[in-house]
Amino acid sequence: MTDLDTLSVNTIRGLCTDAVQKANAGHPGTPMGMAPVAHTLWQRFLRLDPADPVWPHRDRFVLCEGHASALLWSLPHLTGVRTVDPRGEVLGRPAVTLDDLKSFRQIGSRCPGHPEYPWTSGVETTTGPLGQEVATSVGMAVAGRWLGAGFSRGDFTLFDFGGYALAGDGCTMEGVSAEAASLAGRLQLSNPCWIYDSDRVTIDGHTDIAFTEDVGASRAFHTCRAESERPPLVLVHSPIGYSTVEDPPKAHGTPFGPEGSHQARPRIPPDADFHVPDGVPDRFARGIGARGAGLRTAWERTFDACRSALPAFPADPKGLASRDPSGQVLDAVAEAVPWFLGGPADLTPSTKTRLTFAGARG
Ligand SMILES: Cc1ncc(C[n+]2csc(CCOP(=O)(O)OP(=O)(O)O)c2C)c(N)n1
Repeated sequence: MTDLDTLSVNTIRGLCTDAVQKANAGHPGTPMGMAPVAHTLWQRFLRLDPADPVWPHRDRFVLCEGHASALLWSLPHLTGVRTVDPRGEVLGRPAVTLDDLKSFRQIGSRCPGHPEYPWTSGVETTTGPLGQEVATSVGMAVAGRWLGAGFSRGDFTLFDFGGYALAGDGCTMEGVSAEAASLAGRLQLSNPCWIYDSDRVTIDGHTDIAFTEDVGASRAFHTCRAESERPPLVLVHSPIGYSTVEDPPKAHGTPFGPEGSHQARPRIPPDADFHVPDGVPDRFARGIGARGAGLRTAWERTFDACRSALPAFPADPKGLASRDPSGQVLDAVAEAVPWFLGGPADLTPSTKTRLTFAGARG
């Protein structure tokens, strides 16, 4: 991890603790402890293009422990995730501005206490009840597998996206998480990668743990990506509150106070709240920004190639009764769209709605 990476991790910590401190409410402990892991995941692994956060083939990042939302708000801000309007159009403006972060947990804020979909782009699901989002992330993985099975053809792999679910002790204690994990195992899903943030309540002093966590997290995420038939679990023993507070359990849901906040964000000047040091946004742009854009444009090329391989229907010089091309089109569409149904009550031969491609079920 370079100095700039460490500074980026501490910038995440700073934005989180400052947001909680300004709101005088919120949960600073987990964002402090998990900042290095979240940084490694977003910068190096998460398949996401901040310039197009609704690109269908993106990895889904699910913050199951939604109370730690300050962590989620800082990441779209620093990585420059764009706003998406209700129709799914990507707009030029950022999804989370510094002013949005400053209004954390206030009425009408883009940064509510719990992430809300689709209120702020960059959020994949609304999170509140612990455990529920572990199940949601398994559902997303099922959807990814199903899309892949339905739409990937021969040389064209259109969907094999994954997901990362950041879940804490509370999520893991809920029965629904065990049921969802059991289903994921039964279906041999290779994602979501479940990152289990297991609190370690010891005081380590103010050492810079970013480096070791980065190496460990990178290794773990490489292992996850190589897995093909089992849902991976990454166990992170994170010191809640980044070991900055004298009473670690209090770090779960109590602002650190002005002094504690300064300690929680080493290398960020004490008198500079909500400070984003020079070079940090650019570091993210060269990391997840460039990586995500490259992956998305490569996928769009595959998508276009796939589209151009679809059957073409040149006009018949003699003309055709419209039910004939209709039948051909229904057949072509049904072959590509697994849930497509056709057919009238008792006039199938006359309306040409019987699906006849190999594999059609009538
Ligand atoms: C089903 C459910 N029960 C209770 C809560 C209230 N609640 C929010 S956070 C939390 C504790 C979570 O502890 P942990 O997972 O260790 O999170 P951390 O302290 O590491 O942030 C509780 C009980 C909730 N959100 N959902």
